[in-house]
Amino acid sequence: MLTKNAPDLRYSDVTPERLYLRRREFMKMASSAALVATGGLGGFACRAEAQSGQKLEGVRKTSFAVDEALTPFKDITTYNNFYEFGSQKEDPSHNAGSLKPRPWTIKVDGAVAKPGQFEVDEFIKPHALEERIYRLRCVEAWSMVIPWVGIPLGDVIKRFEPTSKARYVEFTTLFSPSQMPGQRYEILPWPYLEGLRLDEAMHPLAILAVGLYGQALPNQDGAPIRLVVPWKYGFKSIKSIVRIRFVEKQPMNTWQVMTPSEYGFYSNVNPEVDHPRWTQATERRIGEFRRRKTLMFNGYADQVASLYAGMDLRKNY
Ligand SMILES: Nc1nc2c(c(=O)[nH]1)N[C@H]1C(S)=C(S)[C@@H](COP(=O)(O)O)O[C@H]1N2
Ligand SMILES: [Mo]
Repeated sequence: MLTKNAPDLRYSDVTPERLYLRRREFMKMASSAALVATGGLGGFACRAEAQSGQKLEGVRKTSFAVDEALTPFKDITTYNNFYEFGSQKEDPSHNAGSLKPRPWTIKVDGAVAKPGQFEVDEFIKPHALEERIYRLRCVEAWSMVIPWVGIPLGDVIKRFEPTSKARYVEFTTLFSPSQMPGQRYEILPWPYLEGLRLDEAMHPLAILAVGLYGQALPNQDGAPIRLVVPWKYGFKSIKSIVRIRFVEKQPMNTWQVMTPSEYGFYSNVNPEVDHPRWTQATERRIGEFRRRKTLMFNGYADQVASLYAGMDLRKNY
């Protein structure tokens, strides 16, 4: 018998009803499309793996590393949230083979002295690749430990010379229904958007990840480049980024647009502020059975709490 607190929340527990209903429509589409496109079972999964194998050279170890067991590669790449490829955890690993992470262009615009369009490898090149072993805490109360490979977001931002009007940074995911089959359905408002305050984005813990476990990011984890903000709920870590825009006003983010009563702008991990429909005090580490206590700012309070000094974290959730 499953007990009330042991299993993960089910999709229907964490999902607004209108989204849940649209998901059933998507599932019907996804299963028939997969059979047509691959002529059988397993085709999508194979293609997604083929693009993820490339080993990344010259990755520097850093002291940014939690001393906890790594979540296995298999779990990190088959238990995903990436609604552009479906809303079940295994959907992205099956469906993300249609994403083409090269060639890939990133646009940098808004309040910066040096805006531009960059081919992704040119965008990454000025920076040394670093390994960052971070906890990832999903708002659905599960967590992982992931050995990312990435570049510090703050170093990237400095290159573009934000002006005094740049108070926030907005990130946008690719919009391409032909590559991202979920975007053919209005399961979320597309494209997926996220935002950070400029000082959050400049914090040394925030990175743009381009790989994990020493190899290029698998498509289902946000290839070719995604944000990782380890002290915030996982949904802030937007995948497959095509645009970085510097703005004066606080931008909206997708989950806030979708369900404003449940998700705010900051979304800092906070065991003391429950989600309206479930507790955030504990979490299930993927691969473990007993629940763990969730830590303030996901365990990064010493490094980031000062960013929020004087703010009421119950209101600014
Ligand atoms: N574009 C986009 N980015 C996204 C999501 C998404 O659905 N679309 N899901 C978010 C959520 S809810 C989480 S928990 C993390 C999961 O990252 P992972 O699958 O690499 O563990 O990605 C985030 N980034
Ligand atoms: Mo999440």
